[in-house]
Amino acid sequence: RHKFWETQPVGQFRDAADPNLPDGAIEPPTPLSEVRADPYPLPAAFEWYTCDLDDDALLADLYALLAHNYVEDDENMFRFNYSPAFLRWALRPPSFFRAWHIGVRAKESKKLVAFISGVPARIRARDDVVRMAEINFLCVHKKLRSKRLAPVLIREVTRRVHQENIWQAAYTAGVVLPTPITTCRYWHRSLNPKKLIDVGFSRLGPRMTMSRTVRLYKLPDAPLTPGFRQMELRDVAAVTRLLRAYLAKFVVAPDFDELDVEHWLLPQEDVVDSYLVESPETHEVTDFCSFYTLPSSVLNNANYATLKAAYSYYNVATKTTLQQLMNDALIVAKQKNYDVFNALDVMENESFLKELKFGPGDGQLHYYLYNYRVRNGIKPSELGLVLL
Ligand code: MYA
Ligand code: JJ1
Repeated sequence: RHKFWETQPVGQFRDAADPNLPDGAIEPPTPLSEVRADPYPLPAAFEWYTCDLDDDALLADLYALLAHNYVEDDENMFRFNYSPAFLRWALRPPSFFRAWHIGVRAKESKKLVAFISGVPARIRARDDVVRMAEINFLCVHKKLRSKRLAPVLIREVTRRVHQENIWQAAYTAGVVLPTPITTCRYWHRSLNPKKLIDVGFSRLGPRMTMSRTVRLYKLPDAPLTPGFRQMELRDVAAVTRLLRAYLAKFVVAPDFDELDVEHWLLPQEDVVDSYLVESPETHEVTDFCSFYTLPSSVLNNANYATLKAAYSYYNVATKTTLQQLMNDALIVAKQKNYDVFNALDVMENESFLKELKFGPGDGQLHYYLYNYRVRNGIKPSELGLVLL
């Protein structure tokens, strides 16, 4: 069934029911001297190309490859349109490895035709903090599909991760592979319902008119919680404390330090937005919420080319309720002209999705670990990890 995945150290479907297999690494590390020294062979017309994201021309090529060939919904109406600034942010966290930004080019034209990336992360599974690679942006040009290039890209990134003495990875996909640790659903909150309906992202509900729908999704003009403001550099320590305490509740979650928080959560326009509640009396930071910006191209629509979407990222509520905090996140996203606010049913998100008028989407997101078994898997609410 899975000619490639059957050969890899991942939970195999046939082991799923075996309660005797322990949690942790599926296979032990090999000595670094035994890690293959040279790149895997590619078909003769292609060459490996380690990408330099400082190079604006390369970044433009990567942006274009993904904008034209990356993930689409099941009816091919929308395609993720990660911005160049977002890609730079996503691929250059603290201690990133340039060798993990892996392109494939046509030898003759030098055109970028495929890509895969990894970034380093510490991820905790139960009480085990593991150095991992987060693998993302696997993409093969539409004209080169179904030629078994993806397994070559995956083997090559695995080799380069092993060279750094890292033996585990985390990744998500819309497709089912052996074997998800959990399967999450996307939920969507309309901010600009008229446009969403015009582009076919959502539909007018039964017995609903456009004006009733617009009224249903109306939001206040400004956040409601006193002390709600944008996160700044001076907040990094307080946000790190809040987030570390919160993420400790989940079975699988990142182990963020202050450097990680500064990179992943300090606001960057049209890339990542973070807000917090600073108590007007004590000036204590008590609550925090964040979202990242990932537009989608609207395919084949005469009136609109892109949908501006916000994706819920990490949120922590200690004084305000999570529902009130996320309502303020919706309000600022609406102020900033986003069309839709998306969230997965991870962490405690179930506690606000229905109340804040999110509806279930038609897409699922499967989470995977490479060379790490989590017995019986976990529930989405036990997952504290959001990948981009
Ligand atoms: S998920 C986003 C993936 N990208 C897209 O969906 C963009 C649009 N699609 C494409 O570009 C292509 O269809 C891709 C496949 C490139 C996806 N993850 O070359 P093929 C298996 C893993 O003939 P193509 C993301 O970025 C498939 O089951 N495997 O197929 C995270 C089959 O294997 P098997 C996948 O369609 C990526 C084989 O590939 C995926 O031309 C995490 C067919 O290859 C997928 N999304 O190309 C990667 N899709 O026969 C794993 C298909 O066994 C990382 N396949 O069923 C693992 C950890 C590595 C590091 C380890 C360190 C220690
Ligand atoms: O965006 C998604 N679905 C939308 C659009 C559906 C268009 C037809 N297929 C959707 N809309 C309904 C919204 C509605 C708003 C009012 C309330 C009720 C709901 O459902 C889906 C997610 O649901 N997105 C995708 O399918 C994109 C791919 C998802 C897999 C991602 C793989 C990630 C790669 C790893 O990095």
